[in-house]
Amino acid sequence: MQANTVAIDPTDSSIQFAPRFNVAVPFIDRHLAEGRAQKIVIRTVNGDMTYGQLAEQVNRCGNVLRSMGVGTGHRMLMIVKDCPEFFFLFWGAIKAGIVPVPVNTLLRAADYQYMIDDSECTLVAYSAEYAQTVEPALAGAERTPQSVCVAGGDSPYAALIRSTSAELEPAPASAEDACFWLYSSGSTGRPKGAVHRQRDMVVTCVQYAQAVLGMTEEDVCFSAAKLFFAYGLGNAMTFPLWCGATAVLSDQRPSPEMTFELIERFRPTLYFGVPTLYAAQLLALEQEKEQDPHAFPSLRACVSAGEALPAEVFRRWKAYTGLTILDGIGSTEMLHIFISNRSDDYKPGTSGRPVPGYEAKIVDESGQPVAVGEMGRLLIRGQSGAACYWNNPEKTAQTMLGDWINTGDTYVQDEAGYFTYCGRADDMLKVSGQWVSPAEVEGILFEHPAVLEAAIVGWEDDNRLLKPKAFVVLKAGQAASVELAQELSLFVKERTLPHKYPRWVEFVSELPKTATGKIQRYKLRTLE
Ligand code: 3UK
Repeated sequence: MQANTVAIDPTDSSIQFAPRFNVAVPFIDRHLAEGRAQKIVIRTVNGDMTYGQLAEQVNRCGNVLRSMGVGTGHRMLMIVKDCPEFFFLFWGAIKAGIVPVPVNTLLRAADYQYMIDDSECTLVAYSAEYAQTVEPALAGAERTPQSVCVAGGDSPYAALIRSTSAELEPAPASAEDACFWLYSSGSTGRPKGAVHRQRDMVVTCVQYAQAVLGMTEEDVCFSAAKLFFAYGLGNAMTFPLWCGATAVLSDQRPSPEMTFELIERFRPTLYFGVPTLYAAQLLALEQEKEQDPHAFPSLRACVSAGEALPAEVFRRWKAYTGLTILDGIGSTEMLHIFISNRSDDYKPGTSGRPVPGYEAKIVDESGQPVAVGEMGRLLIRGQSGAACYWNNPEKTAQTMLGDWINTGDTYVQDEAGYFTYCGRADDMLKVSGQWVSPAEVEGILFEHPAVLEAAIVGWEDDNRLLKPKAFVVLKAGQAASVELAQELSLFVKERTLPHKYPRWVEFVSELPKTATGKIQRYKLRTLE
């Protein structure tokens, strides 16, 4: 096989990699050979960029990183907003044999200090916007790495980029080599660096973007989830790059207004959101206009991930826009979505069926597969799973079980093969000896017209027995009252098994969430 190429085995659809494989070549340089130099790869409110320009900037960036003394296998922490520079740094590093580690841009100095120390990075690259948070982290680190502010215009970095060579030979690598890391925030504990290989991005592009979404070079991708999140990294960077398609980038905070504006302006064909944002978008749509089956004429599909998409949101979105939201579950460890609904095969309220190429099994406490219809722990096997967590053998041993990865989620599979999310294993509660899935009860509460968001946690009653308690955020204009609390309890009681209804309902103005928007139920449990 020619170096840096990929072949799909026609017999079993498995992906074969050339023995010498630097993944920057098929993602970036291949497009020049395939005649896309003039094609637009990135669109932003500040202008467009072509595949030809991208390939040149990637080379310049790789050369600058090397000239700064960042060696093969060294880590570069990236605290970079969604902009073309993110692509240059990420791929320039990989092409030069350096390991990029893009991290959440919304963290505090203490978090960055932890990641600098934990990753033992040689370089921190950051957008000017984050200087005030990044500088104290650098100063406080055990061993201060080099740093570079990658603001555009007249910055010293921009001058370096201009004066360096636009040619760069790909560093020798193989498909199994470490390529990039992503810190997994999880809902508890210290972030862990998931080490991804050269092959992993290719696998998600072939098996999910192409096979499930049917992506082609005609597509234009817009992701409300940012690039630092594995979900956004695929949606708005690796998928469009792999397919020779186009990405829309924005550094603005996602809101209903921001997404509607960008969809109108750039006419994406694929939109990637998260459930909380779909709910907020629906509120805005429902307040503003009549149902419009052509509300977003450019879109052919919408995708949701990050948390379970309530069936109610699916139905209302379909009613208002005529569009199907394809819910799928992914994780930082698997890099992208491994169980998903599809345009021609979906079941609202479920995560769908395994993406071809991935295997899913639901097991009990002793690791034995459970019967259909029984809840258990979801394990996944696939070619894009992280090799390990950096420097953390204990967490690696808990999560990477041979070639299976423990998602930490509780799931149930039905007769037809659809997988339904029940909650994080740590969030499940036993009431009267029977399991309660927070996700199920929250989904019911969500159908009540006054409810914007809800979280269910276990709460001790007077007998010190665990019962469900609901924390509820009401929609604007809805007043909290004892009567409404009772009404909500009853609303659940009438719609599911009696042990599951919330015995208490507390109204709150917001729910505690991780930086990627997942509800931190453990924080609610320890409120009081
Ligand atoms: C939860 C879901 C129900 C689940 C991600 C798409 O979310 C992503 O990665 P993270 O590492 O979190 C993983 C955990 O999030 N989850 C994600 N999607 C769903 N639960 N339904 C869903 N559709 O607990 C999972 O273990 O932040 C999502 C692509 C790439 C990703 N990294």
